[in-house]
Amino acid sequence: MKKPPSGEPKDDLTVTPPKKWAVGPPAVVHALGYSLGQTSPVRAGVTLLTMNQVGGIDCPGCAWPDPAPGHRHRNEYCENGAKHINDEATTRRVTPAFFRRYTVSELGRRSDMWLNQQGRLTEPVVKRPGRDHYEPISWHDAFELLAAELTSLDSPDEAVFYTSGRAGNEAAFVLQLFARAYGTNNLPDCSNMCHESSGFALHETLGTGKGTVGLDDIHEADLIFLVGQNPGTNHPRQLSALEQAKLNGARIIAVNPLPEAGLLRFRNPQKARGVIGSGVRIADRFLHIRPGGDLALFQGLNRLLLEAEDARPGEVLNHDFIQSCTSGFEEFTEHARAVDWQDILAATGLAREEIEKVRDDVLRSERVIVCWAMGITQHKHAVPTVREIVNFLMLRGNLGRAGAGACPVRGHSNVQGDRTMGIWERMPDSFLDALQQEFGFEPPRAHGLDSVNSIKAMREGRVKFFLALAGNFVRAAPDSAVTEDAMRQCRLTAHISTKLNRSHTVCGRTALILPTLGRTERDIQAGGEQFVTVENSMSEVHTSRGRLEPASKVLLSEVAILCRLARHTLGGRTGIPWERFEADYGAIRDRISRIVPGLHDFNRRVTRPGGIRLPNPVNEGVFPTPTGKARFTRNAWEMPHVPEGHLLLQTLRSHDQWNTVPYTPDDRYRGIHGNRRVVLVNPADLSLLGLQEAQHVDLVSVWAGDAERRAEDFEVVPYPTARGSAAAYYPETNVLVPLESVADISNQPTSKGIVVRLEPAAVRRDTTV
Ligand SMILES: Nc1nc2c(c(=O)[nH]1)N[C@H]1C(S)=C(S)[C@@H](COP(=O)(O)OP(=O)(O)OC[C@H]3O[C@@H](n4cnc5c(=O)[nH]c(N)nc54)[C@H](O)[C@@H]3O)O[C@H]1N2
Ligand SMILES: Nc1nc2c(c(=O)[nH]1)N[C@H]1C(S)=C(S)[C@@H](COP(=O)(O)OP(=O)(O)OC[C@H]3O[C@@H](n4cnc5c(=O)[nH]c(N)nc54)[C@H](O)[C@@H]3O)O[C@H]1N2
Ligand code: SF4
Ligand SMILES: [Mo]
Repeated sequence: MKKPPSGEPKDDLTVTPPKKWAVGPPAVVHALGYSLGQTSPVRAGVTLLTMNQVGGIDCPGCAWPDPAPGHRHRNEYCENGAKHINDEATTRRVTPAFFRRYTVSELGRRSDMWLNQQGRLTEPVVKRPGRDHYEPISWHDAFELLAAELTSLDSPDEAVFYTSGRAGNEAAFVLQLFARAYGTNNLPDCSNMCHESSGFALHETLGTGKGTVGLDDIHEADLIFLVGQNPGTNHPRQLSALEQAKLNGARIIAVNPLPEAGLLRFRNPQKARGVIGSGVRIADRFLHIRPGGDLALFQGLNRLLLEAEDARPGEVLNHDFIQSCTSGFEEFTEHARAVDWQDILAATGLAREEIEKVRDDVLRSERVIVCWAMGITQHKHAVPTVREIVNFLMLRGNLGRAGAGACPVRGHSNVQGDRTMGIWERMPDSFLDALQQEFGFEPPRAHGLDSVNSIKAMREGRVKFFLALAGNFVRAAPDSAVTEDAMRQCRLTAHISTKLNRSHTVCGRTALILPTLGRTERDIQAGGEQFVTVENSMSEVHTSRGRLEPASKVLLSEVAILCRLARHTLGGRTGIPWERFEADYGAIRDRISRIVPGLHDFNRRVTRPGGIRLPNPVNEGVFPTPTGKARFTRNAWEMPHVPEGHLLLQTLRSHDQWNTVPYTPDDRYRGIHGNRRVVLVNPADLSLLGLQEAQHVDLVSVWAGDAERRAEDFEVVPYPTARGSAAAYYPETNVLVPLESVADISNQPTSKGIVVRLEPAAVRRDTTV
């Protein structure tokens, strides 16, 4: 194997048995170890002690909510939250000398991990046409360059503006306002690749795209489903809420092709029993489902509930709810009674008795919650799957009351807020009307491009300008090679970023890096010190106030960058007070309060401890669908066809990464150490395929009519994943996800359902790419 360049990790795999419990004392040790490797003890102390406290810094990690004020611990964060925040608070710096030293091509050959480890970006830089280096540029010249490109496009629809869910509400609002005043709805976001399927299904059935439960509901539920979610890694403090629910008597059913550590047992580091004892068992029942089998599971369950009602009329279903609040029940029952058990068992890989036991759990429970994440949304039939979950909840009226409801568990800390602020390529007319009334311009009405369609448009030359507010688009998007080619077709690509990533190395003719303040940093503007606001997965909107000295004096806030970009591009044309917005974010919130329902009197209410909980109409018995009723739906499924000798691959997160950014090559809970290029396969499938443990294979994805896509040189790890399936890490495997392979209706990439073949590795690869 070629020697990795200096500073790159070596591939050196060791495999230990997967963990049977999550968190506990080792997690605390790991968190501090990573934090102190990045930053000073004082900075780590500031970030950790103010994190998730009233008036402090909101964790930049996931969107799980904080307990109510007065019920928070002194250390109200998890191991991974500590890593995420100190990855931003790092004292390492990327300086102009760094860009003189490395060409863009050289940076493009470095790993995602290495790029992130170089530290915080400190100055705006530009890569000019024909050059292979980034060089310094003043802020003024950077805005002039961007404005010149934008004003020279033939149509505003030749520009796209991508947002990732770490951006705060104020920046998100300003970005969508600028894009629409400029003339386009091309506002793709990470949500297109994340919970888009949930949004479509919930809108269609309930008339609102958001989850209906709060933290108290989790505590009060007596049955909780965790479907397609790995909370121990991705939403660690969800485990504290689940522990509380269990102490209150709840049962938990986990549905997953992998027996994840956090689903099995939890040792709460904040409680003596977690530090000394063996912790709390999380899942009472574990359904080792085949990937993509969840729609079939809920259909089977729904059929069993209808049959239980036949046996005990009036005792099983909630007829009051069904009659007064829903439509489509008759058609739904007709369809549900006809589903075939053979199909259900084949799709789920479960035994009928296992599903019958779940029915019994359901019948014993008054208050049921279903939580789900990417294991559901990233499949071809994701939208019908979420609709079927809604059918399931409605049958027993598990909506709109305490301890019950639908809980799509959101990813990025403010991904939900960005949508509330109008970051969506298809905002409804009510929002656009409100913008028009408030600002006096006519926003474009035609739907814009989402993430997948933006890539297609760039590839075909229909989009020439790409600007990202946070994120790492080329690594997050599917079909890496196709996406990279598409980005390179652009006339200009620009990224508002805190840290270096691969997207900065895949440049349009001209490319800009616009470095920005992170959430941890003090944000001082002409109007004084500012805070931003964010919305968590349970619709609570609250403040986040940075405490640290900025990584460089040159940095501008996201809001400042966007307001200046708008001024340079639009001049005084719109009458929108960009300068005032930059000086005082309260002026932005005043406007938001007149546009977003539920955020009236935003400035005053948001600074109260705990902030504002946006009302969910479902919890007030209102279903804003066209008929005013919640809708039962009939859902057909088509399982992906997996030819003999092939496996269904899911691409997922390790314990030690933030989306496209691996922090270390380890995945402690799954027992993987030292190398991320591994593929987890069931031992029985390995022998069927004639493959050995530790063998090096290429993953080859097969897609109708297309040339094969190949991810080279992965080491085989026998692992108890469901039969017929395999798992490997994202983003290394995004190259395998065809751009055309999307969920029906939501257009979300199918990152959890890719048909692959494992071939003995043709070459052992350089470890850097
Ligand atoms: N530490 C850390 N935390 C994060 C992130 C991170 O990268 N690192 N990312 C954040 C973001 S943006 C998001 S969206 C969330 C993602 O949170 P998750 O959705 O938990 O993330 P994934 O790693 O994609 O894991 C998906 C889970 O679904 C299971 N699964 C896969 N296919 C199926 C299926 O067909 N059926 C069922 N029932 N299960 C299936 C997998 O085995 C895995 O346990 O996490 C957020 N939190
Ligand atoms: N194959 C596969 N692909 C997937 C997924 C999968 O499960 N499998 N998951 C999908 C999902 S759920 C998501 S959400 C997307 C994630 O896609 P993105 O949200 O685009 O990616 P991130 O990795 O979260 O972006 C990290 C970068 O954001 C920048 N950043 C961090 N903090 C800040 C900040 O405060 N301000 C600014 N301006 N920049 C900041 C840094 O430069 C950092 O390098 O990926 C999707 N892609
Ligand atoms: S659970 Fe999520 S929000 Fe809470 S500290 Fe951990 S990463 Fe941050
Ligand atoms: Mo996400």
